[in-house]
Amino acid sequence: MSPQFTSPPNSDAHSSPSSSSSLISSASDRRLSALVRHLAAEESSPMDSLSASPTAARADSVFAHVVQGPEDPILGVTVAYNKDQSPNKVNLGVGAYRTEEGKPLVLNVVRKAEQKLVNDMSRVKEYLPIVGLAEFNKLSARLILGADSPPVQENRVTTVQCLSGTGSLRVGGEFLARHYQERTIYIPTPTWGNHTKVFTLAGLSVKNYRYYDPATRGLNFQGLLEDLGSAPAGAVVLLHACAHNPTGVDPTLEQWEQIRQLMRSRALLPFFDSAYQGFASGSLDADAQSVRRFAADGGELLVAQSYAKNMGLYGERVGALSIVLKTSEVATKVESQLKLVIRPMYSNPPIHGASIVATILKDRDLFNEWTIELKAMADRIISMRHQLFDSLRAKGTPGDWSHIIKQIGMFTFTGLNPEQVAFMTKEYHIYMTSDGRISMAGLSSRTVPHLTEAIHAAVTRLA
Ligand code: PGU
Repeated sequence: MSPQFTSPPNSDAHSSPSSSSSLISSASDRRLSALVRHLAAEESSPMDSLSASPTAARADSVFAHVVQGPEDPILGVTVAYNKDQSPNKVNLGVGAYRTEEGKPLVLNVVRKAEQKLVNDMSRVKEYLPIVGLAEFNKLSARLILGADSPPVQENRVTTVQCLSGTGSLRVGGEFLARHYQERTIYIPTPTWGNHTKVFTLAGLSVKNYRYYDPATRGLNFQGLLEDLGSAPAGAVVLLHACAHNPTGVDPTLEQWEQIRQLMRSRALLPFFDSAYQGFASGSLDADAQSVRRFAADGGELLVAQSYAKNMGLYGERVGALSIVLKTSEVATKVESQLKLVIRPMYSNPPIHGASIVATILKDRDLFNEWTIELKAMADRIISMRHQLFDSLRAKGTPGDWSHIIKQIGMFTFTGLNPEQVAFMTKEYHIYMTSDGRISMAGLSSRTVPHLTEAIHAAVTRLA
């Protein structure tokens, strides 16, 4: 286990309750800018800095020294895809659902909820409170923790509406950096690329724990237990609630139970990232089992929820951070501090997306309709797994591709290497992240044969 980022320059930027944003000293400010510069220049080539040297700058802009930043490893794939003129191009990069026709999907139930909102003339566009829409928060906590879960029943959960999953992770990270004694967070190897940046800039020190075993294309459970077993007591541990991104490999329920026991025995604090509830199995309840087990044992935890995927509300940026605490008194105080994190960051969250979600969650019929549409999305993804697997087998493509049907959620971690990925993009106009991850949701019966051809050629020519 090798730490990726140890003690980032700004790790003490929010070291104590008194160091609120307005009080950040100029010294920590400078450390923060150094870190931002480091992240901005990451992955940029030596050529970038040469062309940006002061002597090369012709314009007299005060920003002439600014170096070209790299594209985001995930969102940059869509940028490249949009530039490609080929009629055969396929975007399997970003985790965004597409229909069989390859089109983005607005759920019917979302259209209905929006219509209801538009028709309700009593609705206004006032600011929401800092913590967001109260009914959205209450319903979101119930959705992930379960309506009958002890913390919900005992009123010892605090929930704040945030800017989708990413914003929820960031607010949680900032809160921990200010108010939690152990400012190290362990994230799995590999993980969603943004985790490291979100938590580092929040002021936490990021380390890794073993998760994926490339040899078996499955979970490295022994490595995971060893790494969490040797993490310092009290450290925060980021866990993907379900449908692990990018690997599609989740622990079994028995393994979750072992993880829970180990973490509780060592006082490790769970921070769940739940970006795919309902997408892994098609069931909202089944996909929340990992979180609910931890919530039921009386211990504390954080969970970041996103409605981007399961309600198709990508651009509405609607999500929630819930913190489960031991008592309702602590929950009240924690909420007061979350407000102090949020207020200087974006003041209060947007109203529209949260209103859509609340409208659906509180109405039995709309809720049922949502679960049916959600299951249909999950089922289409699972059917794509089978189609791709069958197609590779029929073609006789060398290799064991059974992981395609064993993995779960939006992505397949194919095992293709960066060279093979580059080849597939250049020769077949198939866009995917360089780690070999493909978004199964971007695939359709029409594009499976083309992807099969591309994988076959990549594997046979570039072994
Ligand atoms: N956490 C995980 C594990 C994710 O996969 C994603 C999205 C998020 C959080 C953030 O989701 P938002 O609710 O939209 O903030 N990952 C997708 C989407 C593109 C991206 O990287 O933001 C992906 O393709 O990995």
